[in-house]
Amino acid sequence: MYILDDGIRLNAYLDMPAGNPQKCPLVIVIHGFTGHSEERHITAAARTFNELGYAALRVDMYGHGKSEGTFRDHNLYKWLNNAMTVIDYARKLDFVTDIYLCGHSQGGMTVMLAAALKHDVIKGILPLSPATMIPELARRGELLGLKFDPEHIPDELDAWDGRKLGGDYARVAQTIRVEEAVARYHGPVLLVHGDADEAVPIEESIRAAKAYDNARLVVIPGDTHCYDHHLELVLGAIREWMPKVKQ
Ligand code: FER
Repeated sequence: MYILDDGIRLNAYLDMPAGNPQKCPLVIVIHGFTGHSEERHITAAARTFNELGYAALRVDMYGHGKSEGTFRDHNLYKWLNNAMTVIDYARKLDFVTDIYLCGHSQGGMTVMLAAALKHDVIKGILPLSPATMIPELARRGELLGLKFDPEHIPDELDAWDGRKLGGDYARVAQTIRVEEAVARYHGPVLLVHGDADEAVPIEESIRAAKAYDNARLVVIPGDTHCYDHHLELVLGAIREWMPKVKQ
């Protein structure tokens, strides 16, 4: 199925909990940079939400997975607008009671920003290994392990896998203030992060957990950015936390 955002088709999967309840809460699940909705950790999170009685709406963001738009032209404003559109789509679904946001890495930061904008309609958020250092790296000219002049951003950057990323990605990222977004969301937050994450330092989640009003951080010992060793501990953290959110 597709969700239309300003003429761009976003590929999405709606996974319903067993028994097809007439009403249930829904979790929007967003992948990371270069990722998509069929990655192992994304489908596993969605399945866990289903097992707990929540619907899951996995969405490929602009320029990723089977959505329209090119990887080169994606940026955080586009993803943030995608997220707001998906939230409004979810609000119009008859069966949906409450809406939660879960995102991995760049998708984790996206849900933090979207929760700030839609704080009154988002019941809780689950940023997994959120890539909240991207704006500061962009301001320093150090994205993607490259060095560039942050005042004269090149038209194109080389992403990890040889793909090209437009310089506007970095121009947009430089303007994002994560701490302002954190201050605008007062609902419950579950952060999960591996302490051997090679892409996003765990300090990002430690800082966010302290800055949010109402956050819990679960550290996964020895685990990587995509939970190669202990995905079951990530799912266990979700299983433990979700039912505790006040109805
Ligand atoms: C970077 C480090 C991490 C970066 C992006 C990420 C664009 C995002 C990772 C992810 O979403 O998995 O320097 O630059």
